[in-house]
Amino acid sequence: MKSFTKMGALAAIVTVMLFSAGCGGNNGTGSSQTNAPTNNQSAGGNQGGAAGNGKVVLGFSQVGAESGWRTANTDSIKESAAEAGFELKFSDAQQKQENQIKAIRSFIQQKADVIAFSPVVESGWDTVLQEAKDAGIPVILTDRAVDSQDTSLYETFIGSDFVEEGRRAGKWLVEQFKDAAEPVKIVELQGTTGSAPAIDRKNGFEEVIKDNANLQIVASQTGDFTRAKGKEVMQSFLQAHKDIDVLYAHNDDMGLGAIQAIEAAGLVPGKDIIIITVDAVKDGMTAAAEGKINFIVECNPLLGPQLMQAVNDVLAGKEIPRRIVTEEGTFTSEEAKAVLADRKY
Ligand code: GZL
Ligand code: ZN
Repeated sequence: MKSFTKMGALAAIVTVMLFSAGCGGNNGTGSSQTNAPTNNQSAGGNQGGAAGNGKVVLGFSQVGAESGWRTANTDSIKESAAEAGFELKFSDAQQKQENQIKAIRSFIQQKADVIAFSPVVESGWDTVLQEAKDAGIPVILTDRAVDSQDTSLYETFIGSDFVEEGRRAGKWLVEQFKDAAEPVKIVELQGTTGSAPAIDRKNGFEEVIKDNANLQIVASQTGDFTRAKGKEVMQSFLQAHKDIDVLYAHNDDMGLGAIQAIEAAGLVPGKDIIIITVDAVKDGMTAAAEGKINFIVECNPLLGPQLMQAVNDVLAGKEIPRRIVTEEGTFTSEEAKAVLADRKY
């Protein structure tokens, strides 16, 4: 891969710098290097040149702090980077793409060894990813994907299969209403417009429910993955429709906001309106255990360990899989009640 050759050259330069700083040792050929850099593969890529203190420098651009899932994801990244002994440069983009692009450019300026990020939306990344590639800095995607055609712009994508998460939500609903003799009215709270989870969770859900003509989505709107917006949009759904049977929310936080609106309207969540959400964070699982959410599709935020492993592998010049899918399950109310006590997040 082109980026590895550049990495090799970079490693050689770093090696020369270290030796010329009298760091002793040798480049694996028995002699300390004082002349022009050689392509020193034995150094296993650029091990922390940017930090100057031998620490690997990882630049991470995070979407924001919009949900319980995101907080758990951030904690996992920070804890794992500390455990790996990396110097983590962490940036919170407040869900704005231009802030993520700025952060990635600053990581390039600071000569980070690796850049990782969770793209808030799928599109608009090719230019800045090309800049990272030109700088010889490998990029790793976590959580959400980009729609770049040039897949050499990143080493791997570590995250859930959001289409499958949508299918799991749909399959449970089809099963619940397989004997329905009349229309089942569904409202949908979509995640952030243009984000991979919002696009894929919608597609997966619709792919499954389309086989049952009674299952009808009568309203669908973004709640931007937040509780506040989820509550606000659910209020408008309740005003427009007196016959809602099901809510499908693309994350727990919007579902929890919607529950507030449902209760304020004098309806019983989980009974008058069946609720399906995605994430399975602590607050969502608590509402499920109380019977307010009927089915939760898990989306595992604990991506830190897999990310740090991928960073080490990339810097060691190892080939890594282009796609690393996180393991995750589903929970009915009963199942949520049974596991709630030992949930990590
Ligand atoms: C999914 C992640 C989504 C969560 C939301 O991997 O990108 O963003 O489902 C979060 O809770 O805001
Ligand atoms: Zn209606």
